[in-house]
Amino acid sequence: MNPANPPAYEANYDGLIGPTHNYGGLSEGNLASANNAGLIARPRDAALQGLAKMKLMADFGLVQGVLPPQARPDLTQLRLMGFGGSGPNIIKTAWAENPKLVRNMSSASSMWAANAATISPSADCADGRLHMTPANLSSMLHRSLESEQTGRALRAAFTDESQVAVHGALPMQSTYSDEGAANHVRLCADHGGAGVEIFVYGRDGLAAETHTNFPARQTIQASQIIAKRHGLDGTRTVFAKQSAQVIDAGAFHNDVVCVGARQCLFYHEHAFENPDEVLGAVRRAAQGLFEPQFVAVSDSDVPIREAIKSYMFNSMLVQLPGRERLSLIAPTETQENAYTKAYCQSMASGNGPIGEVIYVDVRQSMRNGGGPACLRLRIVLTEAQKRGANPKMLLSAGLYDELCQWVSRHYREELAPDDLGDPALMDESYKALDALTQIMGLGSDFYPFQRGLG
Ligand code: SUG
Repeated sequence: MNPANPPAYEANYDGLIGPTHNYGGLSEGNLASANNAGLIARPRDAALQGLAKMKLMADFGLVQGVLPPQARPDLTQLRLMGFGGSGPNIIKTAWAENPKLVRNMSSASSMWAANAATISPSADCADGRLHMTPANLSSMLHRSLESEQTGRALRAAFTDESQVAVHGALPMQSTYSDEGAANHVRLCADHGGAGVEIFVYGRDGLAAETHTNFPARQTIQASQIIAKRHGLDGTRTVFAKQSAQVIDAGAFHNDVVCVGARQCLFYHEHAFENPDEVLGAVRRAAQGLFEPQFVAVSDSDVPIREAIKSYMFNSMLVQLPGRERLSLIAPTETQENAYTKAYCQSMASGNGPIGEVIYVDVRQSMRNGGGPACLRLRIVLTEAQKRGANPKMLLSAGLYDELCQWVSRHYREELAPDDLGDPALMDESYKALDALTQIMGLGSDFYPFQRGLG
């Protein structure tokens, strides 16, 4: 560490997987979501897999936070759409009329915390505060429900406004379409020093035409506004266009084909529209701070189809305490794929910046297109910000045990697509979340249903 930089910690806040986890087939352009639509999900296993990953990271010595699941089904939205009466009545009548609508209102998609917000550490921001913008997620109906509750969760985790600014989401309009940290990479020498923030976008929200068959979920307008409102230094900020080719191959977010940490950018050669321009811009932005290390994976080593199928890039790239080099926390699917397994083996035995690959089982989330990296939101915290973080939202051994027991008590083992029309599922979920607010100290007015809404 450079002694001139204050110590800082890269915390991972994971989305706790909610009781309505299911395979709804809701995300166009996300191949796993489409291919697994209609499968019977296992919500209890899903949540325990997510918790096991959190525990592993905490045991490695990283700061591990927990973001609570959101209240689903979203009765507030269903009421806005004209359904009335009691909660069970709303579910019954909405399901009879439009099951697809109820599926959208019931998704547990807030588990993918990499889409919760874009985070700029205080060392990058003009006012010296940590800045967060919850993503509007306006591209997909089921995800567009998340931003308000996300803001509430982040404000519960970080209450001191003199240290942390939690902005509102961008307007819910296609020009400002924003998917959060999944399209944002920060490189740095030390977490506590200034870094380079790379914003990856898929389309120009003001252009008349789109160039992809699948939706390009991030606009350059959204990325630019976030950089401006966070007070980033323009000379340390890069805007990079994702290639249309990878979007159409199923990389609906940049983090399906790219991940970065410290000085290292690990990416597929087809990730960006103009890779040479992107690398040049990152080098210029890093001047005087650090020498970027680019690890490009060629299509001949790992064809883009295999990279997306195995989710090799949707890994967490972390600096574990006591390790010289970076560690890649990859999904077990990467180990089961011949191309990516061979690539990872040779990478770890080489002498590049990534020194080991650790596999984790998050299969239930993976079947919806959410790997280890999707499940976490990285938040770099200074010493003071870490001290100020809500301790009940940080994973301790005690909280881990309590959450495992809570999941085992409240979650169904199996959830079939048609179970979403069952009003009892709503009751069970709300009861579970009400109990969770006690465990995590969120208060009795955290969820809309606790405030008499919905
Ligand atoms: O937005 N899947 C999520 C997966 C998000 C992954 N996140 C990152 N790459 N950072 C999505 O497409 C599927 C839900 C369903 O089909 O039921 C879903 O929303």
